[in-house]
Formats: sequence, C-alpha cells, structure tokens
Amino acid sequence: MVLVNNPDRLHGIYRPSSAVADNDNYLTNAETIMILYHHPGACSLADHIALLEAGLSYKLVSIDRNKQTEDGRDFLTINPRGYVPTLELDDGTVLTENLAILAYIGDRSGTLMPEDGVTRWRALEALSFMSTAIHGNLVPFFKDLSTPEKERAREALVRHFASIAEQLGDKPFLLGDRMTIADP
Ligand SMILES: N[C@@H](CCC(=O)N[C@@H](CS)C(=O)NCC(=O)O)C(=O)O
Repeated sequence: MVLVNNPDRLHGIYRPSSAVADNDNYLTNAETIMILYHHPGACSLADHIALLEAGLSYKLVSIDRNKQTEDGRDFLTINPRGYVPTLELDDGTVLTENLAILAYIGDRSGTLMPEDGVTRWRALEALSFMSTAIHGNLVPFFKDLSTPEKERAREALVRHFASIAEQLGDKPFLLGDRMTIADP
C-alpha cells in the first residue's frame, strides 16, 4: 500500500492549509498516479506543497546525491538532466523544470492558477523570478562556492526577498486574497 498526498516529508517546514490537512489516503490497487521525484529541502519542496494544496493524488520518490531513486533506479534514465523537481504524469509523461511543473499543477488544480487577466501573467512572472533570480542565487550556498561568490549572492537575495515582501504587502497571499501557484 502506498500513502499518497503525503505531507510527512515536508519535515515540518510547511503546514498544509486546513483544507488539505486531513486529505491523506492510501492506494490499495494498481491505480496510476503522478510521481514527484524530489530531494528533501530542495526546490522540489514547492511542487510538493503545490500538489498537496491542489488536492491531487501523487506519490513521492526521493533522489540521492548519486542520482539514485529511493527504489534503486538510475534517475538519469527518468530525467537525463538529473534535476529535481521532476514530475511523472499519470500517463507516464515526464515533465521537468520547476516553472513548467508548478504551472501544470496550477492548471490541473482548477484553483491555483488564475484563469485570466493580469493575475495569470503575474503568477508566471513570480514563478520565473523565483526559479531564476532567487534559485540561481541560492546555488553558491548549496554548492559551497567561494566566500566572494556567496557574498554577492547574499546581497542579491536580500534585494530579491525585499521585492517579494514589498509585493506581498499586507495581503495574505502574493497575488491577493487566495493562494495561487505563486505562493509555494
Ligand atoms: N532548471 C531547473 C533547476 C532545478 C535545480 O537546480 N534543482 C536542484 C535542486 S534545488 C538539483 O536538482 N540539483 C542537482 C544537481 O545540480 O545536480 C528547474 O528550474 O527546475
């Protein structure tokens, strides 16, 4: 039996909203579901949160630093680029790149991706900013690069987080009153 919609591996970093907190269930047959390939604490955390909040059924498979899946497969045969997040859809299609995966989950959720108007483009704007400017400047810390590189990245991150804080203002979510795909 496989536990799906599993918030356990959030490691206490994120508390799902009350709407999804009691949504765990078990697969008891060969039903096909999406698989999120992830690494604890990596950027795939955003996709895990989005899947939970979307209420979609999924299973988690973790990847270690040697690109092995927790069930002993070579991850490079699934995503030759070797990056998490990687999402295997229910029909076996493999989707990569955080921006695309979050936008996909947002569309499938029916609620997390604003449907039209400027809010939709703001959501994509936020995803792009986070997966380029923010994520790129976290790399020197993950990879333990030189002190000057870390210092430059730290300065950029302070500016970037300040701009997100300014955009958030006193709204409950980045784009307004309800959670969108820009929040995880
Ligand atoms: N362009 C990719 C980058 C994802 C990425 O860098 N993921 C990191 C974890 S946060 C990773 O898998 N690193 C493994 C590696 O560098 O080999 C995306 O936006 O999804």
